[in-house]
Amino acid sequence: MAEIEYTLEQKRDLKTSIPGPKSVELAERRSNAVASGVASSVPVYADKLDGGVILDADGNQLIDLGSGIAVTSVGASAPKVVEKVKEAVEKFTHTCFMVTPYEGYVAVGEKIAELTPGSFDKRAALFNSGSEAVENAVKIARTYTKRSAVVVFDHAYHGRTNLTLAMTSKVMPYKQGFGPFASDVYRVPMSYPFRDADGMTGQEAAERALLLIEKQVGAENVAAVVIEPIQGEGGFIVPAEGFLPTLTKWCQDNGAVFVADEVQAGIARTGTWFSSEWEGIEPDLVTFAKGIAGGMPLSGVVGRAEIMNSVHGGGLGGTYGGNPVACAAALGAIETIEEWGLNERALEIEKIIKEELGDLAESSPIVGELRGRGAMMALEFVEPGSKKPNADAAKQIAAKCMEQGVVILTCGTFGNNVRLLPPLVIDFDLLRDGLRVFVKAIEEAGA
Ligand code: PLZ
Repeated sequence: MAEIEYTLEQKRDLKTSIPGPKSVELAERRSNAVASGVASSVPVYADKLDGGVILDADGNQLIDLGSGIAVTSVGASAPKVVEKVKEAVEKFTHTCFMVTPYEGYVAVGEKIAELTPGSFDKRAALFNSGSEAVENAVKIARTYTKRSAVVVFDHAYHGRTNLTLAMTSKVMPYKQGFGPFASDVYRVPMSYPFRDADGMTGQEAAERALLLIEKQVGAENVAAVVIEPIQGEGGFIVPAEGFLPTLTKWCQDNGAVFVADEVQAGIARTGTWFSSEWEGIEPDLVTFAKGIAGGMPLSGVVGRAEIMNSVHGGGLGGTYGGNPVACAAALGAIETIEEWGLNERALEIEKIIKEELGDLAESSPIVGELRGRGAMMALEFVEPGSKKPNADAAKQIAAKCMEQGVVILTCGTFGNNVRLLPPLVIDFDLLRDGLRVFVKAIEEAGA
């Protein structure tokens, strides 16, 4: 495994209580400047990030087990990304690709076509956020199929714009009060092995969803089936084996576009370039964002050329889509993933997580399940002796970790999961230190 270069010492080091005085002062300023609808789960203010360390405004070094929600997989100041961003920004910050095109956009398009599953002819279009990528995937699928219905799943998260809010499942905090939402979006059951009937296979779970699609939507009306191959915000739900292939086959047979939303699980997060690879599926379209550009805002849709090219010239775009600095960052991030073997590191991280968390799912009365793939693992917390979601435990444990300098995020429709999303470049000893703090917090909460 490649030696990773760090600029901050990879260790946890608390100099003040959390939050420290400077962070408290910034929080006060913030309350008078920033709208309260924008919330932060961590109470400290960042000063510098490197590898698996967050250096805060008070000089505390915290362990990052969240990567800014699965974004900084290569780190938040990866040398290759910094170098390429500097180079790009000195040449030009913007032209608007719809006005004056440039090589970086084309190069990202070439590279992403290579990295996504399927050896068919592909085309890509670049945008700024994950939500925007998902919206555009729907626009493209509708144009291609000349149909309008969009099928999504329970626990799905696809974004915060109006159409993607219609596709996102959870009301609080995402949708509350923001409707009415875009129409012609239909939700069907996900395969959720921990909560489905014991022994339900992926194929059975898919058939349950497909029957509802056929009866409640009509196969001939479906433009797109959009799914996260491993659900992120919804609770790191890995569908039962066979679920995804059954859905892709149905799409093929019924002329619908299969869209894999790989915004969270893609780009080496699960130990493969895209999480679709775990089941050998070849989505018609893939949406990507987050990990693609080392923290710079860049997203996109890539997929079958005949689908992507079905949109009339000028039908896709946006002022900033595929910004040149963000494209340079993406090329740097992709090179970093290749050179530092970050797919292999994601698998090593999974091994370490399993080692450190051990048999908690059996031994702790509040742990229901450990699940996920690669550096995308979560624990689902339950009330002792049942599968009733225990959101309080998840919240309390995350807060305990925070006090000890470990930044850890919760997730899930029921808010009862704690997810582990470390940067793939995290130092392994540092990761173990963070996980031990986590385990201790769980033991205390479960005692
Ligand atoms: N699709 C699968 O995970 C973003 C959002 C957190 P944007 N997930 C984190 C929050 O509270 O806003 C996400 C995702 C999947 C789409 C998106 C949307 O990506 O870049 O946040 O728009």
